[in-house]
Amino acid sequence: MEKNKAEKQLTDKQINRRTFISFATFLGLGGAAYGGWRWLYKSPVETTGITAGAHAPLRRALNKTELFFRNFFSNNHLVKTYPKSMAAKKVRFNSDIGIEEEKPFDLAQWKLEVKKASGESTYVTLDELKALPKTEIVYDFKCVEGWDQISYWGGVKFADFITHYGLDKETQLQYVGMETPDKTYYIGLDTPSAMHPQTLLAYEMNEMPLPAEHGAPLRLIIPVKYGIKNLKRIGSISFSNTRPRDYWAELGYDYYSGL
Ligand SMILES: Nc1nc2c(c(=O)[nH]1)N[C@H]1C(S)=C(S)[C@@H](COP(=O)(O)O)O[C@H]1N2
Ligand SMILES: [Mo]
Repeated sequence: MEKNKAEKQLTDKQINRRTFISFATFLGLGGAAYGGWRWLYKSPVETTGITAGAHAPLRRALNKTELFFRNFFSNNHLVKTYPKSMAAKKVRFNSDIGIEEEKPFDLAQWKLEVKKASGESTYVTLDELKALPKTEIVYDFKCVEGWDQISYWGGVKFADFITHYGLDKETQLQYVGMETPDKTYYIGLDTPSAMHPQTLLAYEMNEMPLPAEHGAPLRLIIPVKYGIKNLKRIGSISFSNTRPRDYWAELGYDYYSGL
């Protein structure tokens, strides 16, 4: 009897001890979770950029993912292409910021302004661009609003344009910026995406000169990005290590808008 009592006491003690350990662990974990949450909650909130509104530690995670995808997609991935026969005959027209016209745009007066790293500008005519090797692509153009369409474009590969005009120093910089002649629509690109082998300065659609509503005389076709980055009617191109202003990023869309 004495022995049994002693044993029972021991078991009770063990149980109490185990309960205490479990309870302490529970409190400890709960505290850590709460502490972590407080830490995140009190961390500074981003006020600018694509992660505006995110707490700094989350922003760091977002930036890491973004960097991973940028490097992965820009360098290794070729967008799927299609036979010409699959290209839409009636190409969808979406949006016309910077190309809506009160008086018809004077195509003859148009020149592409290339802002060099030196601060000087070079001006390139359409005939000069047409004299460079032509590249064509038929691919599925995607708009962030949810539609897509297989379309057929022709023009100068951006990377060929860079080589021809000796802009290698410029493409050491991180970003490429493009704006319409009236500067009301503008985009920023990470340079690797601009230099992607499928990125074109396009002057043709379905083997015809680019129609006004699709960006005559010259538009960007950048298949690794959503439609918003495919600027119609390019007026100027610039290069920088700071992000160029970007029309849709300013309204909260992803700056990279990659596919
Ligand atoms: N200048 C200019 N370029 C632009 C736009 C615009 O409003 N203005 N809209 C963009 C968007 S959101 C898309 S989906 C495509 C549409 O191109 P499309 O009209 O040739 O189909 O152009 C892009 N380039
Ligand atoms: Mo779009």
